[in-house]
Amino acid sequence: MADILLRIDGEVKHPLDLTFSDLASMPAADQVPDVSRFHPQRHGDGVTLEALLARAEPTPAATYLTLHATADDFHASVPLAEVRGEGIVVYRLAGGALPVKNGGPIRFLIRNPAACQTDELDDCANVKFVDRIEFTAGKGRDNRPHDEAQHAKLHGA
Ligand SMILES: Nc1nc2c(c(=O)[nH]1)N[C@H]1C(S)=C(S)[C@@H](COP(=O)(O)O)O[C@H]1N2
Ligand SMILES: [Mo]
Repeated sequence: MADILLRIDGEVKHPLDLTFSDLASMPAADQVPDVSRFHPQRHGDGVTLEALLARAEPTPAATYLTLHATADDFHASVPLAEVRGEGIVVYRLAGGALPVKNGGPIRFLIRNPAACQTDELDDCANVKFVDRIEFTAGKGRDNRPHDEAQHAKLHGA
């Protein structure tokens, strides 16, 4: 069986386990080709968060989207109402898997993020290596940097 790259669970009617081909076979209307069009330093193709939401069907209790990267234990939790029209799940580069150096195999992107630490929907919430998107009732796990020292440490690592 193909590798499951992304699990969508928590406050949803239909938890999803998604492979590369699940994402690649989503309809053209759900695809977001070439994210460098709006994030010049970032690359790859994605699908809209909205399309994944339509499949998973969050319950009325879901108010936050919590993005988990097990690989480096990084987590961000953002308000669902604000992120739902802004989120893109990037999964492909040049027809193949999104490389780790690009935040792959799955990278979350916000179309118009605020500068780091200025808003819940900030650049820091563009989580790389995402393996789980959890819908939560209230804010979930979040270990984004709180100050410049933490932020610099993260970027220097
Ligand atoms: N998994 C993971 N995702 C992460 C981070 C991290 O340390 N680990 N850093 C975040 C922060 S603080 C920022 S500002 C952006 C930087 O993204 P870039 O490397 O594409 O510029 O990624 C975010 N995503
Ligand atoms: Mo950041």
